[in-house]
Amino acid sequence: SIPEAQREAWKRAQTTGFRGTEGFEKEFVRHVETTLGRSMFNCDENAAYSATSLAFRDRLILDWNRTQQRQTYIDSKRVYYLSLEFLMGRALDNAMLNIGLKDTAKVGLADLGFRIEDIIQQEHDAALGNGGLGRLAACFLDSLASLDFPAWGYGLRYRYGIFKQEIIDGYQMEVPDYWLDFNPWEFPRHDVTVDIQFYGQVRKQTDDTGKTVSVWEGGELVEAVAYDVPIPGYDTPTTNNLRLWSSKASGGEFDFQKFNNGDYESSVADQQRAETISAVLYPNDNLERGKELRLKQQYFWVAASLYDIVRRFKKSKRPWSEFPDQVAIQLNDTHPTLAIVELQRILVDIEGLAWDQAWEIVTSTFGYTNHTVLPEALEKWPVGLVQHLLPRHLQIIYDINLFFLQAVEKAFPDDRDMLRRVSIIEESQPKMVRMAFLAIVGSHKVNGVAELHSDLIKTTIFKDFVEIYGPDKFTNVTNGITPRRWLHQANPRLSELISSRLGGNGFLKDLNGLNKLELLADDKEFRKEWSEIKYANKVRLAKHIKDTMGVTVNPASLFDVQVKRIHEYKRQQLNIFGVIHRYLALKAMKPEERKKQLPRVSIFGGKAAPGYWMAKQIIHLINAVGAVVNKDGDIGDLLKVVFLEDYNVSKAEIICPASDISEHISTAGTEASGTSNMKFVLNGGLIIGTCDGANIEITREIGDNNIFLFGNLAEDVEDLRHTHTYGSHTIDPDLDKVFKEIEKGTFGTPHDFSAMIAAVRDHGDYYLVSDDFHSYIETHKLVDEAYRNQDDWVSKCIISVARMGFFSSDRCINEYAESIWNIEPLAMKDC
Ligand code: Z16
Repeated sequence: SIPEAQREAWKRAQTTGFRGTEGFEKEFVRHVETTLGRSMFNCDENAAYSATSLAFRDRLILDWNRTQQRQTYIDSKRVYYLSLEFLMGRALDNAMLNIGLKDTAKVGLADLGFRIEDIIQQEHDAALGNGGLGRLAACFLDSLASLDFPAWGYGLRYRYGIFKQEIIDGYQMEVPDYWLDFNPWEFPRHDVTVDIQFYGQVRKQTDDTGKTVSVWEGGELVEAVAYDVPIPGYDTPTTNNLRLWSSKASGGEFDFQKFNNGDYESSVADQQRAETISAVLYPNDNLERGKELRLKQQYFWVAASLYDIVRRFKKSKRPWSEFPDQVAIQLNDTHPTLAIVELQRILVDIEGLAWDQAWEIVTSTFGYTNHTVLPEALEKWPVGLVQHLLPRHLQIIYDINLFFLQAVEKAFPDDRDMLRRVSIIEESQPKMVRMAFLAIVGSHKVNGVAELHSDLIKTTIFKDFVEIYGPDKFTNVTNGITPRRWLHQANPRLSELISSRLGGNGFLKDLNGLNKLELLADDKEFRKEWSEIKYANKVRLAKHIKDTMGVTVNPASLFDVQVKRIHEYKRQQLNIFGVIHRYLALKAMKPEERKKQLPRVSIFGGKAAPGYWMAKQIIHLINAVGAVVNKDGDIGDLLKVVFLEDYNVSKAEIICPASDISEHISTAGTEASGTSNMKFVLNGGLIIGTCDGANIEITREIGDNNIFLFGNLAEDVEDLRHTHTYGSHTIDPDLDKVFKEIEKGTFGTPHDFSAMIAAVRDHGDYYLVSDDFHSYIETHKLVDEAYRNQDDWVSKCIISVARMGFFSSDRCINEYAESIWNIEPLAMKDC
């Protein structure tokens, strides 16, 4: 750092970032003219977006610097959130709102000839995630910063985020999402690099003290380069860091030896092979496919992050025993589980600690969050693959397992089968490393993401571990969402109405403050303003539907929305079968009866994993039904069916505020939590749902007369499945009519949809579509009835919003901080 004598000069020269409209305009024009090399004669909206973002980035990085300096100086405990996915969405609007300068920018942009809404639209979503798990990580970062916690996120800087979805002739097509062309929100740190080793061999050697040590040598190196993304808190100078690692060939551009020997092609090939590691996000949600490159990604990211964390800890010169007092690491699912093994390796092989002392440090440091009970989503890696890629890590995994099983055997001496069941190594052909078990053994706390889910993991997939460790190691932290993005940013008018009645914006940082709204649930004037806002949001969505899909929908209809990843367990097929049932019912009515029906728009959106054939069939059926229904003259506005292309975070910000009812209809016991259910209710929409995930707690909070629940319960699922397979299996008669209509060819070639029907009729109906169909249809009738009484409906919406405080991700983060991380906020002194 700079010597004392010269620091005065630094202080005199310090930048402060802009203040006020004039200040913003100056910075904006400076960036247009110098950074971008343009002028007022060729500054289009895209350039204006760039200049606005750069002006805000300059502000953020100053707060970022101060936050980091203060955290380093105080050196209190930090939390590190390791996640392979961060589904951040757009950054500009969020930055303007969190810093509190959106109005300044709005006026400034207007002065300079731009509308702020158009400028915000220019930004490409940062889509480094699949769905709920990645978006949860993004909400957590917002809460951590807003609550002043010293916290870092660590992830991968994918060159391609989740693919863009195009719907062509009713089918999903995938287009690569190259998003890094211009990204003003990241700071490349070419000086922060780590060499990551792969392959090679392990050699045992004896050191001077006669101790045997393992040396991992040979193999290949890939360089990790850090890219930092500032994370601004809301209404606080705290600006945390999200560090994303990018891969490149170790030792610079390419191998100069090879290059000079005329082997240009192969030197470029090496370079490309290294860059492949961080090239693309795996597009599966709730599915693990065991590809070698995925394991490489995991180790690359985990090893770079741990190196960074350990390097930071070592600066303080504390003894190793204090590591868990300074560092908490949260594992977002099992994807970063190798961090447990890597830290043990660093402590034992490199720092020379004894195994037991190292293991005590490791297990005190880590916490593990489980996000699913679906067997196909639980990670397992072939032992041979781990051996090949990470030979020393496999040895350590075997040692961890050995000591663990020895302890289990001691505690349960007569239970041989227990050892087989809980072993980290599955004795299958080929042998597999069970990552969830490794994560449990290497952590001090394991949590699920909603109450039902946390109970289920304790009684099903992790039952034995509850016996071994006792129940206290397992806990629940129900998911939450950030009210800044999901209310204030997505629904500015509702946020403003609420703050006008609550006397300020305080609820955005203390969401329980919403409960005062309940007093206004019967206030006529308030209800009117509330409805007007909902209507305006529906008009905005209707325009989006017209512009993108070419379908005209009437905003006075009931908007019924299901947007989320397409998955059989989430049951979009149940929804579309229900839509067909409604269509048939309308067709069968006499015109005068038909006229009395409530107009509806069924809105779907979501991506199917590219290799998930059945999910793609579901998308096709939705579009096929839309194509028939939307042009049926008998039906008109009474029913429209829309599949919105390329559902993502920025589209969710338009969709959630515009919904009347949204669907969260997973087979009971399959959706760990769900978080869009929270977004819809917080935006004044009601929901129809099964007794699954967080729906149950939402019901408890908002009251069971404000939610439409239906379907079988989780506790009955197993028996029903058993009966389907071994007993008699009859299909619901109304559902059978729907199937027959599809088979008649009403929605195009029946063969295209035969697998979807067969899954229910012939293959055991694993997701209970038929079992829940009747209850689903009946519940939709209740929805129609309830919607006819608009006063009551709006009251329900207001009461629900008033009772949603619990689902703030701030509450969630405070629970993690207290019960898992043992960490305190570190507010910035106003300096
Ligand atoms: C994911 O998004 C989730 C779980 C999982 O194992 C993998 C992925 Cl990519 C989701 C859950 O399905 C959802 O219920 C939950 O709300 C979300 O994770 C956040 O916990």
